[in-house]
Amino acid sequence: MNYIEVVDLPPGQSPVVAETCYRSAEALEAGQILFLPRHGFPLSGSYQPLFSSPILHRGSKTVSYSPSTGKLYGTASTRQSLSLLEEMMKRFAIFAQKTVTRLLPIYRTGLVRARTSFRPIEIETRPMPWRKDDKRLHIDAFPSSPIQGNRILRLFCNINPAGQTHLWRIGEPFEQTARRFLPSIKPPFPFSSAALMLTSTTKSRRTFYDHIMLCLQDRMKRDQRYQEEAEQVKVEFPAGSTWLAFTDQVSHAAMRGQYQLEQTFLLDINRLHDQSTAPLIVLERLKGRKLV
Ligand SMILES: O=C(O)CCC(=O)C(=O)O
Ligand SMILES: [Fe+2]
Repeated sequence: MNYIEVVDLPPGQSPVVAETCYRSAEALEAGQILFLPRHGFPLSGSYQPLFSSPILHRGSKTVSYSPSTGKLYGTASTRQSLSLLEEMMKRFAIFAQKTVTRLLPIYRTGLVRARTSFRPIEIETRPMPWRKDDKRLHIDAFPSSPIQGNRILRLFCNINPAGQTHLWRIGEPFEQTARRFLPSIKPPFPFSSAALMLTSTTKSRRTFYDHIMLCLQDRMKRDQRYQEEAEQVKVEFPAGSTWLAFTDQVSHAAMRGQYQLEQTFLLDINRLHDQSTAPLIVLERLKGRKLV
């Protein structure tokens, strides 16, 4: 299995040739990571205070930003560093959107921008309970935001000012992991999706698909043998680089690194070139029934 597809995105805003766009979508949908070594998020020295002052609220691991409302969450910054932070998040959200629409024009009409995040803590030494620990191989699924079979596309930039790389483990293909854990995943309790909405635990209906994806994430993280024995590789993303993946499909674990920016997009499953590798379609095939 080829884990990484390298794309040498030309600098500036010049259009990307159709062949590269096609190859990029095909690689992502096949479960590969798109690695853009020369396409970094530009940051001038004036942002230096964001790498030395305390940025986070106690207890939060990221600063997040909503591009639709312009609101910031999880930060303890004030005055000058707050406005720098706001400016960086806003600029990064635009950078991420431009990169994706330039490289993946076929997704343009089905793409919804979700949260933007800044992760200023060193991952390796950050203590986390197992369920929240991204150092364990997992796929992404959001407990309070069901996605009902649509896709999670994420763009990451390593902006470490000291040049430190960002280290990931990447695990086996989605179907292999699904086959391993699916037999032990029970259906949700009857009426539980209605109860989750009534209590505002979820923002929309948690489908059987969302239930399976959350259970899968838990099973993967909890299983120490899987963590050690599943087929996997280590990949280092240099400072100044960008990478993208469908993180609902790619088994990943962030092992080391500090100062990263990330943009989440949700993508309508109908915009894919090839739906057969999407987690929804793989799981429906394995279960022999509709899941949304
Ligand atoms: O910090 C990273 O590189 C990725 C963390 C992660 O797996 C996630 O946010 O879902
Ligand atoms: Fe993740």
